[in-house]
Amino acid sequence: MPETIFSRILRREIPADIVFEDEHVLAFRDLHPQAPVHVLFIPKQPIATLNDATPAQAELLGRLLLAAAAYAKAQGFAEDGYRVLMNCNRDGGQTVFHIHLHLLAGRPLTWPPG
Ligand code: DGP
Repeated sequence: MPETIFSRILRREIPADIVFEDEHVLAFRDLHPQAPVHVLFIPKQPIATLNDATPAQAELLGRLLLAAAAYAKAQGFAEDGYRVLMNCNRDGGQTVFHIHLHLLAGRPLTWPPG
Protein backbone atom coordinates (compact mmCIF):
# COMPACT_ATOMS: atom_id res chain seq x y z
CA MET A 1 0.00 0.00 0.00
CA PRO A 2 1.45 3.42 -0.90
CA GLU A 3 2.51 5.75 1.88
CA THR A 4 -0.18 8.24 3.00
CA ILE A 5 -0.33 11.30 5.18
CA PHE A 6 -2.08 9.17 7.81
CA SER A 7 0.91 6.79 8.03
CA ARG A 8 3.01 9.83 8.83
CA ILE A 9 0.53 10.92 11.52
CA LEU A 10 0.66 7.38 12.98
CA ARG A 11 4.47 7.60 13.15
CA ARG A 12 4.19 11.10 14.70
CA GLU A 13 6.18 12.55 11.81
CA ILE A 14 3.58 15.27 11.31
CA PRO A 15 1.39 16.78 14.02
CA ALA A 16 -2.27 15.96 14.54
CA ASP A 17 -4.77 16.78 17.24
CA ILE A 18 -5.07 13.24 18.61
CA VAL A 19 -8.17 12.60 20.72
CA PHE A 20 -8.02 8.82 21.21
CA GLU A 21 -5.55 5.99 20.85
CA ASP A 22 -5.45 2.32 21.74
CA GLU A 23 -3.56 -0.71 20.47
CA HIS A 24 -5.49 -0.83 17.18
CA VAL A 25 -7.00 2.60 16.52
CA LEU A 26 -5.88 6.23 16.36
CA ALA A 27 -8.35 9.13 16.25
CA PHE A 28 -7.57 12.76 15.48
CA ARG A 29 -9.41 15.91 14.46
CA ASP A 30 -9.94 16.45 10.74
CA LEU A 31 -7.80 19.25 9.29
CA HIS A 32 -10.84 20.60 7.38
CA PRO A 33 -13.77 20.10 9.77
CA GLN A 34 -17.23 19.87 8.21
CA ALA A 35 -19.03 20.12 11.56
CA PRO A 36 -18.21 21.41 15.07
CA VAL A 37 -16.97 17.87 15.84
CA HIS A 38 -15.13 16.13 12.99
CA VAL A 39 -12.83 13.31 14.07
CA LEU A 40 -11.18 10.62 11.93
CA PHE A 41 -10.78 7.08 13.33
CA ILE A 42 -8.10 5.09 11.54
CA PRO A 43 -6.78 1.55 11.98
CA LYS A 44 -3.09 1.38 12.84
CA GLN A 45 -2.89 -1.44 10.32
CA PRO A 46 -3.13 0.30 6.94
CA ILE A 47 -5.97 -0.69 4.60
CA ALA A 48 -6.22 1.46 1.46
CA THR A 49 -9.98 1.37 0.88
CA LEU A 50 -12.99 -0.48 2.22
CA ASN A 51 -12.76 -2.62 -0.92
CA ASP A 52 -9.41 -3.92 0.31
CA ALA A 53 -10.66 -5.01 3.74
CA THR A 54 -10.77 -8.78 4.31
CA PRO A 55 -12.90 -10.93 6.60
CA ALA A 56 -9.82 -11.27 8.82
CA GLN A 57 -10.07 -7.51 9.40
CA ALA A 58 -13.75 -7.56 10.43
CA GLU A 59 -12.91 -7.10 14.10
CA LEU A 60 -10.62 -4.19 13.31
CA LEU A 61 -13.36 -2.49 11.27
CA GLY A 62 -15.75 -2.98 14.18
CA ARG A 63 -13.24 -1.40 16.51
CA LEU A 64 -13.41 1.83 14.48
CA LEU A 65 -17.17 2.00 14.98
CA LEU A 66 -17.02 1.17 18.67
CA ALA A 67 -14.25 3.70 19.25
CA ALA A 68 -16.36 6.39 17.56
CA ALA A 69 -19.41 5.54 19.69
CA ALA A 70 -17.32 5.50 22.87
CA TYR A 71 -15.91 8.91 21.97
CA ALA A 72 -19.41 10.29 21.34
CA LYS A 73 -20.58 9.01 24.73
CA ALA A 74 -17.49 10.30 26.54
CA GLN A 75 -17.87 13.72 24.95
CA GLY A 76 -21.56 13.91 25.81
CA PHE A 77 -23.12 14.22 22.35
CA ALA A 78 -24.16 10.58 21.82
CA GLU A 79 -27.76 11.23 22.80
CA ASP A 80 -28.07 14.31 20.58
CA GLY A 81 -26.66 12.21 17.76
CA TYR A 82 -23.88 12.08 15.25
CA ARG A 83 -22.95 10.56 11.90
CA VAL A 84 -20.21 8.08 11.04
CA LEU A 85 -19.24 7.42 7.43
CA MET A 86 -16.46 6.05 5.30
CA ASN A 87 -15.80 7.35 1.80
CA CYS A 88 -14.61 4.83 -0.80
CA ASN A 89 -12.73 5.68 -3.99
CA ARG A 90 -13.57 8.39 -6.52
CA ASP A 91 -17.34 8.55 -6.39
CA GLY A 92 -17.32 8.22 -2.61
CA GLY A 93 -14.99 11.21 -2.36
CA GLN A 94 -12.05 9.37 -0.79
CA THR A 95 -8.87 11.44 -0.92
CA VAL A 96 -6.61 9.65 1.59
CA PHE A 97 -6.07 5.97 0.84
CA HIS A 98 -5.76 4.68 4.39
CA ILE A 99 -9.30 3.91 5.50
CA HIS A 100 -10.81 6.25 8.04
CA LEU A 101 -14.17 6.58 9.70
CA HIS A 102 -15.45 10.15 9.81
CA LEU A 103 -17.33 11.10 12.98
CA LEU A 104 -19.40 14.27 12.50
CA ALA A 105 -21.44 15.94 15.23
CA GLY A 106 -22.38 19.20 16.86
CA ARG A 107 -25.04 20.33 14.39
CA PRO A 108 -28.04 18.77 12.64
CA LEU A 109 -26.70 16.89 9.62
CA THR A 110 -28.72 16.92 6.43
CA TRP A 111 -29.68 13.93 4.30
CA PRO A 112 -29.04 12.99 1.57
CA PRO A 113 -25.37 14.04 1.61
CA GLY A 114 -24.09 15.92 -1.42
P1 DGP B 1 -11.70 11.46 2.67
O1 DGP B 1 -12.16 12.49 1.71
O2 DGP B 1 -12.84 10.57 3.17
O3 DGP B 1 -10.53 10.66 2.15
O4 DGP B 1 -11.23 12.25 3.96
C1 DGP B 1 -9.91 12.64 4.18
C2 DGP B 1 -9.96 13.64 5.29
O5 DGP B 1 -8.66 13.79 5.81
C3 DGP B 1 -10.42 15.04 4.87
O6 DGP B 1 -11.63 15.34 5.54
C4 DGP B 1 -9.30 15.97 5.29
C5 DGP B 1 -8.47 15.11 6.21
N1 DGP B 1 -7.05 15.37 6.14
C6 DGP B 1 -6.27 15.36 5.02
N2 DGP B 1 -4.99 15.58 5.35
C7 DGP B 1 -4.96 15.72 6.69
C8 DGP B 1 -3.91 15.97 7.63
O7 DGP B 1 -2.73 16.11 7.29
N3 DGP B 1 -4.27 16.06 8.94
C9 DGP B 1 -5.57 15.90 9.36
N4 DGP B 1 -5.80 16.00 10.67
N5 DGP B 1 -6.57 15.65 8.51
C10 DGP B 1 -6.27 15.57 7.20
